[in-house]
Amino acid sequence: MTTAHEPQVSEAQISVHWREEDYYQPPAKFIGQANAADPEIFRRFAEERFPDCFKEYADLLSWDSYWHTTLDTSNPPFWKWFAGGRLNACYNCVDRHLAADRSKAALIWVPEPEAEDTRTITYQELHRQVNEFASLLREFCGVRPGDRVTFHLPMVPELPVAMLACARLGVIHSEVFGGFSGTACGERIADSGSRVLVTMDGYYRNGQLVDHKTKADEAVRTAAERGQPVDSVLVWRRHADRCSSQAAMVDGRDFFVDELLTEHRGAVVTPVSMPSEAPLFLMYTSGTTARPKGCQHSTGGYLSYVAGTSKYYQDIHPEDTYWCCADIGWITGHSYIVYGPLALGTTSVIYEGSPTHPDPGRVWRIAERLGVNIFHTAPTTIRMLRKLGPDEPGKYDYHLKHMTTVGEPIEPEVWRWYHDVAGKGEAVVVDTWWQTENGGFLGSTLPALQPMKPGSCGPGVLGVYPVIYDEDGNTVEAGSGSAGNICIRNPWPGIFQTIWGQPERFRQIYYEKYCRNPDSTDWRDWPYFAGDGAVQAADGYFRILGRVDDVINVAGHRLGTKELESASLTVGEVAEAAAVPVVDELRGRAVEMYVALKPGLAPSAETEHAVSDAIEREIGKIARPKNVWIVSDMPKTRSGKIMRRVIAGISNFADVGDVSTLANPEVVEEIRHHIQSDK
Ligand code: 6R9
Repeated sequence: MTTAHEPQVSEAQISVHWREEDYYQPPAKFIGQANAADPEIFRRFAEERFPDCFKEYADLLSWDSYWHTTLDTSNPPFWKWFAGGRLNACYNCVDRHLAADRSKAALIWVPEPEAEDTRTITYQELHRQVNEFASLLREFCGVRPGDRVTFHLPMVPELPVAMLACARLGVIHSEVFGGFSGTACGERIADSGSRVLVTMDGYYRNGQLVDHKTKADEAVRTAAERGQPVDSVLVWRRHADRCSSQAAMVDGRDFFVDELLTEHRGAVVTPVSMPSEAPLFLMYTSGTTARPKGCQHSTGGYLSYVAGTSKYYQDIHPEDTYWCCADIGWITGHSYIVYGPLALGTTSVIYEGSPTHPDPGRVWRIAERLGVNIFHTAPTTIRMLRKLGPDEPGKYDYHLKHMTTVGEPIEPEVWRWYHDVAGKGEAVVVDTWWQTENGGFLGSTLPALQPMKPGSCGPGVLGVYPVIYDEDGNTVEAGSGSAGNICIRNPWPGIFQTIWGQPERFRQIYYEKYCRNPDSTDWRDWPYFAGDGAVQAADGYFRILGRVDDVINVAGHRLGTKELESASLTVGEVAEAAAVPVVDELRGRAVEMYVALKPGLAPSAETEHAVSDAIEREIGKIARPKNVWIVSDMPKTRSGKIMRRVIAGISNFADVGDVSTLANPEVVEEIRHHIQSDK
């Protein structure tokens, strides 16, 4: 039941083209207080000062021993930043703030239901919780530096506590987004070789109780099927009276964290001094095969990079109340809810639930109540807030100095609502382009020094040199109006180290395409291929068009077409499946599935539902397709490859190009008729 593919049908190809917009200048009040307000900073980060310019970021951290080599390029493309240095990430995010800021809020947690009390966790309290959990992990689970521990946790403070506890021990954490299914979690447990899973009994979302622990059972089963036993499942208990976990605990395998913690009250664990290049965490993302990629991030390079970009691009000052309204289960949450803000000793808000439940004023109410002054979210959320509560911001008394958008291209009119209405015209907006693989921002405006341009992320960030190449590796000049593949010419400290357990795949996906000389140890010969299409305007600003590979970005979440298709093929009736991106008003892109049934089977609504259910079961709710279309046959080349480019064209009411060379051109009209009369 394998499906051959015509590889290219990319988001970038179905991208909506919009007009270049006028510039917006940062407010004087913002410039007056900005961390980077002197253009001299561009000189400090000038290309001839690479890689030493990044010492400035590393110097934001406390090192146990200083590095001897800023960038070790001896084994490309496996770059080593700050080689020879040693540090502990947890110490940098917690302990070192105690002397001056013991009673300051490190985390403020706003739970769902909103009626539950907001919880403030001071640096002192965070230190206590992290030490106790680290002690439990070390003594009870027996984990050691370099071991992996998987979390499947929702948006609760126990997640940063668990992350920092692992970091304290030199243990590599791997958080699987809470909304992912147990099966998806189990695959990631197996891939990372984790023996410990940390989860929670349940949580509320949109007013519904999610019985989360049941997913852990499925995850452990899936991991076991793939040869990875899980010895301990640690269950944080939150809704003991309302969840079934009490009954479903497996003797000798499942443990309630609160019961175990009684043994570790007041424990103090010395932070383990780790080499700069020691892996800090894995973050899985979708790729072009069904096997997810465990992006391995380093300790010293990563933490330096998120601290530096948080300081200059998020303009975080210690006294700010900073709210990144993303999920910690994604890279944005790791870098810009937990590690970046805490490394700088600021207050980071975490909220649970959805931005528009119980009403579309929730976000602005939280901003007012907590005095948030930096706000960070994704275009999908902005579109939703704009649609459901266009006038809500005016009803609340909050004042932002800085706003971020991340994760997808943002349409200029949505950008303007964000700036004018949500930000009340008082804040700078930075549109930050980057990826799970990158650790931190790659393209953005430096807010006090570079004007904003709706719909464009801006130029490369300090010390990062993007370039657009055509398929043959020729540079596409700025202002030419042509699109191409955006690449980064140089390594930067936040770059991931490898794909966990798949170094060859790492080299092949990200570097092979444009590598100039595989024997060279000069970084100039190894441009990083990001997998996005982009155009660069004459002013140097980049506009990102979307993925050029087999990945669909739905509401900022990356879904691999292969994963979607494999999930569809688990339905007995399905013979062939193709996933294509379609433009969606709220989520940017959505998935449409096309399936052909086995001979003799008639299409039915049940089969359509079965495909959606299979995708939800294998991947998670966020992956549910917008439509499942059962077609009599797929358009195919003469060699039998499914032409997804043609299908995507039909789905998006676009030109499908020349189909005369297909093996079955008549099927194109048939599908078009079927789909377009139903849409
Ligand atoms: C941080 C994050 C990465 C993909 C990336 C690109 C898209 C991210 C964007 C953007 C346009 C932006 N993307 N930021 N597109 N403008 N500001 O989102 O990581 O989940 O790995 O997604 O998201 O297509 O390649 P990740």
